[in-house]
Amino acid sequence: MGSERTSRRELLKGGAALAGGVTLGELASSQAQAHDHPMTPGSQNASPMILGSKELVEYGQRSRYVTSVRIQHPPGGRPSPDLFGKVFHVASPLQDSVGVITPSSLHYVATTRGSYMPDIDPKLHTLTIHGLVDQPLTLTMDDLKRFPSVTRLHFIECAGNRHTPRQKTVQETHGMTSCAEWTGVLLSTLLKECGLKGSATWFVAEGAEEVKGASSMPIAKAMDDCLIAYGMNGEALRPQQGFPVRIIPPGFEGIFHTKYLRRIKVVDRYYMNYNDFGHLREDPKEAALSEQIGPKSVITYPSGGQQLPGRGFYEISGLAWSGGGAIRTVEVSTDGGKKWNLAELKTTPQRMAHVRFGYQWTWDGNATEILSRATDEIGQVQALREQIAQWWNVPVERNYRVPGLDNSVMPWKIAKDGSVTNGLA
Ligand SMILES: Nc1nc2c(c(=O)[nH]1)N[C@H]1C(S)=C(S)[C@@H](COP(=O)(O)O)O[C@H]1N2
Ligand SMILES: [Mo]
Repeated sequence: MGSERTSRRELLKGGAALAGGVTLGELASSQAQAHDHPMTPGSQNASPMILGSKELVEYGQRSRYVTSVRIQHPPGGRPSPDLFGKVFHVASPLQDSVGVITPSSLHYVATTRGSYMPDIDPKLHTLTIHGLVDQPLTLTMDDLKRFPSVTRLHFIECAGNRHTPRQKTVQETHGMTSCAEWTGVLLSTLLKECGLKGSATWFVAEGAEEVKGASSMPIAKAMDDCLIAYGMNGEALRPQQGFPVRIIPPGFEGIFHTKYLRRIKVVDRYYMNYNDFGHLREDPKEAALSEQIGPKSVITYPSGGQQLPGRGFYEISGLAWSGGGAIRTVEVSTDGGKKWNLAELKTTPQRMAHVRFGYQWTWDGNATEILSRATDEIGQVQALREQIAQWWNVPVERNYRVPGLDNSVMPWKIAKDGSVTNGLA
């Protein structure tokens, strides 16, 4: 045990040397403390045994010391009458996230206002594909699972994921996005089975609730990469994520990811639906053009509400994603945007999936501002709020609302005492 600990210490020292030969400060001293109190059986720090409760044996639970949870979004938002309970929007705790996969229990949730969460028996559920097809299909869940499957990592992001000066944590500013591994059948596979008529240019995906959660999408998207998903992170979809089946149109605004999918109608024009009037644009010309999420990134550590224990070495960590494809690069600035440095991508960037980035930084203890900016594989660069204001010819006031989807660069302020706060405030 002793030698293991020493080597880990040396490893940390090595990392700090790479980052400019500085001492680790707080990090090193906490390691030394750990060394003084080894976790040997019988010592004060030895943990009591966890008994095999039904919950731990049958369907695993996390440690009771891990307490990160989802929260209502926005805090104090309007209550909903649905089965799930009180809120339409629930944000994921990005400040505690590691890697790129959001655990299903912590995936953000968005429910259309006035909607409810249906409790669907998968044996009774069917998916119908009809409209401008040669042969309409009605599939049971068992039928669907007989088609060749694909498994892909994709993020979803709600259009309501926008950062304002009043929000305090990254969960509040950016928690309405998550990334999961989805398993299902490509919509193109099913449409080939039906045979598309020449006039087919759009399709409408409809959910099972009263408000039908319907959206129109181009048939080109259907034939490209839309996934009819029944699996999530290695198991069945969760009810809040659309059990037993939903559509994943990768990179499109969250509202297009219809849950409880029961019908796909192939049509020859953009169909205006409840979603267009409730959430999207009411002008069909604009609505038909506002689907794709722009390149976006956010630093999750250090982020609002967190506290740096002191000057020294840190790895700045965050997430980046784009509806335009895979992320190509992420840059981090630690001086309020004067100098931008290339960050390290911690996972292989995949199309329309979160990628984790890291940047090794030695904080000198002075007040500063840290920011991140993403560039995707088609060359789109995440814009600063100032740039977006210029395009729209609006003044950059503190409360300025970025028009459309807000993928602007997010600043975090770090004070001399190490406290981290919203840089827009
Ligand atoms: N049937 C149905 N599909 C739906 C919704 C809904 O309320 N009903 N909400 C949409 C919205 S606004 C978003 S952002 C995403 C959120 O997916 P999630 O709740 O799995 O995170 O689902 C979309 N699909
Ligand atoms: Mo949404």
